[in-house]
Amino acid sequence: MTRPIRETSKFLSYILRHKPDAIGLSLDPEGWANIEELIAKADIPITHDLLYEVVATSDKKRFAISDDGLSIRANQGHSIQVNLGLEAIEPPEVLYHGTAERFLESIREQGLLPQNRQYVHLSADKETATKVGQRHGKPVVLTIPALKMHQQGHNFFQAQNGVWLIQTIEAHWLP
Ligand code: HQG
Repeated sequence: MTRPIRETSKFLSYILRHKPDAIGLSLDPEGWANIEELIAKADIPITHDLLYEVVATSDKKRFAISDDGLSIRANQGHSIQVNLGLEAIEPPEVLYHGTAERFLESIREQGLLPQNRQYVHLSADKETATKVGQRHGKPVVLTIPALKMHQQGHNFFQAQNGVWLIQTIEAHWLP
């Protein structure tokens, strides 16, 4: 990944997930930003080509372009309240949450909380969860009995990029 792509990706994540007001941008209730406006207000140099390249090359498919091509939003990871329009669906038998060893005591006490984000993030495979956990320290992967939770009325969502989302996971569901 070249430097401008990585920097632009980080900038877009920050603006579209956490702080659109940092550049005076407004998102609509579904989290979409007008691409022209975003480019005009961005405080780093972004061209249309660069923006499309970031979207196309994002390893985690972090961003989506609207069908009319005019808007962009983050697929998941928001701390601001946005309505992604996701419907609860049946998850696989198990999903994985990657975290760091240093959080375990608190997690066992309080359950998994979304912390600064809108949802707790889960992965369908252990490898991804390990990488997610590594961002915070020595990784630990928790196996979540997703299908059983779903059968007991807990709502699971899947973002457009495949990441699984849930509001919270009470401690008694954890291994
Ligand atoms: C932990 C990245 C103490 C939780 C990734 C996690 C993901 C608790 C941390 C996406 C806790 C929050 C999200 C409790 C949860 N006590 N710690 N009760 N409950 N935690 O970054 O899941 O590359 O907000 O285990 O790949 O690490 O940015 O969430 O360790 O998909 O696209 O609190 O962000 O994607 O950390 O990562 P985060 P996450 P991008």
